[in-house]
Amino acid sequence: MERTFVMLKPGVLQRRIAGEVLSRFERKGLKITACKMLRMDRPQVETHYAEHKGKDFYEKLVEYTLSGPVLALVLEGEDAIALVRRLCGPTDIHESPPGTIRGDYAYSTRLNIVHASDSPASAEREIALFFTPAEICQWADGNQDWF
Ligand code: 3AN
Repeated sequence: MERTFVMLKPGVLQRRIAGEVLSRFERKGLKITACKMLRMDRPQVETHYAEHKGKDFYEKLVEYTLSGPVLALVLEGEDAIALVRRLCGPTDIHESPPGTIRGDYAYSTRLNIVHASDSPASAEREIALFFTPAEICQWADGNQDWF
């Protein structure tokens, strides 16, 4: 099983769609093994988005991420990193088809609802930025027939 990091950005709570977005991942069969609501501070946001420093959208992206609480998640499943990226849809909302989270809910690329790790190295780095090992809960499925 592979694990990935997902962050529901501030707009998700502001728009009261956290349950709907979370249910996309759950309905697909991904397992939530860590979940917390937090307000990120500027150093944490700058570390998280370090690769974008200097880009024209960077400052507004940081401000937006600081504008309210986020939901941080660890999701597990087979090929979870690629699967979650497919469920989210492309970064550019004009290319996100209906049926994807961004295609259905995002109206701006900068406010594109959700962050999801793009590689195993990013997933490990991002999980460690938000969670201690003790905050990640391993649990067994009771009945595989549910899927
Ligand atoms: P993704 O979140 O799909 O991995 P990244 O890592 O390229 O995409 O971008 C991180 C975040 O920066 C995006 N989620 C989005 O909020 C913002 N972003 C990326 N590209 C643009 C852009 N061209 N204009 C405005 N915001 C952008």
